[in-house]
Amino acid sequence: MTAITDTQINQWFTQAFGNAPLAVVKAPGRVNLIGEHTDYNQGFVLPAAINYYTAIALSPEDHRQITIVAHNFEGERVQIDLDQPMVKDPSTSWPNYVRGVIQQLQQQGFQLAGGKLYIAGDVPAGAGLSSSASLEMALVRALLRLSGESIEPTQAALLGQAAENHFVGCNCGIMDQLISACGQASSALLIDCRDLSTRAVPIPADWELLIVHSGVKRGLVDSEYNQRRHQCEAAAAFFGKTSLRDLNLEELLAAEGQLDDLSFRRARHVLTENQRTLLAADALKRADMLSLAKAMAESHASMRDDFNITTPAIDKLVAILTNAAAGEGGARMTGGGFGGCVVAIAPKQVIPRLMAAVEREYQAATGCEPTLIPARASEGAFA
Ligand code: GAF
Repeated sequence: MTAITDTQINQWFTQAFGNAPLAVVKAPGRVNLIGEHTDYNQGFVLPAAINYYTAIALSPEDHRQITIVAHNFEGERVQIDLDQPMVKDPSTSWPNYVRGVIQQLQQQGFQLAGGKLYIAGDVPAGAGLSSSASLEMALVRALLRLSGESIEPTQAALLGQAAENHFVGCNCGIMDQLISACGQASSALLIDCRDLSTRAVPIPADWELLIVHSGVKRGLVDSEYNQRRHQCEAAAAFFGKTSLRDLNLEELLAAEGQLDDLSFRRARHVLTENQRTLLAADALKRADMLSLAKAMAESHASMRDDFNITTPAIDKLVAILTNAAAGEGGARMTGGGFGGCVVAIAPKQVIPRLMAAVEREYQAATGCEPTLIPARASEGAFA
C-alpha cells in the first residue's frame, strides 16, 4: 500500500481537468481496537484513525455543477447538478456517497458551489477500515472548501452518517465518521455513542498497531449488518427499552429463556462488549497489555459465538496472532465483520514475530492470502 502524496494527486487532477487544483483535503480510515456493533446501541467504542486516507484535490467553477473523477475507479467521471434533486443510482457505488453528502449538506442549509473534484484513496476498500466514512468526511471538507463554509467535527460526522443511512442505505452507527473526523495522533478515542463525548487514550509510545487483511472478501455486509441492528433493537424492545444501553447485564441474564436465544445472544454480545471496551480503554491507558489482550480475545469470542459475524479464516488468523503474541500482544477482528481485517497491538519488538507467524501459518491453514498493513494512530480530518 503506497501513500498518495499531494504532488501525485495534484498531477492527476491537472491531467484530468487541465488546470492545477486550489487545494487538497484528506480524511483518514480507522481501525477499531474494541467495541464492535455497540455504536448503534448507544454504547462505547475505542477506535483510532489510521494513516490511510481518502484525498480530494479541488478547484472552484463559476457554475452549479460538481464534476468528480474517481482515481480508484479507473478515472470514472460523474457530473452532478447542484440544483437538481439527488437521486440514488443503484447501478453505481461511489457516486451515491457524493450525492448523499451533497443532499445532507443542502438539507442542513449549506449553500454549495460548483467545482471539480479528483478523488483518490489508499484506505483498502471493503476491508472493514472505513473507506466509506473517510470518503464522506473528505467530501464534506472538499464541498465546504468550495463554498467557503465551515462545520463542527461532530456535525460533519452526523451528516456523513445520515448520508449513509438515508441515501446509500446502510444503517451504520456513528463510530466510523466520528473517528475519521476527530481522531488524534498516537491515541485511540474512547467514544460514548450516547452523548458523542470522546476521550483520547494515548497508545504507549513503544506499542504498535498491526492490521492484517484476512483475504476474505466481505460478503452480504449491508444486509447482515442491517439485520444485526434490527435484532439488537428487537432485544431492547423486549425489555421495553429504546436502546440496549439502557439494559444492564444482570437484567438480561435473569431473562435467559424468556426471550428467544438469538436475541439473547445478540444482546449479551453488546452488553459485555460495552464492559470490555471500558476495561480495555483503562488497560490501554495503564499500558496493561495482559488485560487489554484478554479483553480483545473475549471480544473476538463474543463476535464469533454470540454475534456470529466472524468467519473460520478470520478466527484462525486471530488464533495465530494471539498464540504468536504469547501474552505480549492482543488481536481481534475489527469492523463490521463477515470478512475483512484483524487488528493486533503489541510492543514494537513483538510485531515482527506476529508478522512472521501470519506469513508462515495463515495461508497454509486457510488457503487465503493475508496482507500485512502496518498502521499508526493518526489525526482526524477536522481535528
Ligand atoms: C461498521 C459501521 F459502519 C459502524 O457504525 C459500526 O457499527 C461497525 O461496523 C461495527 O462496530 O463499520
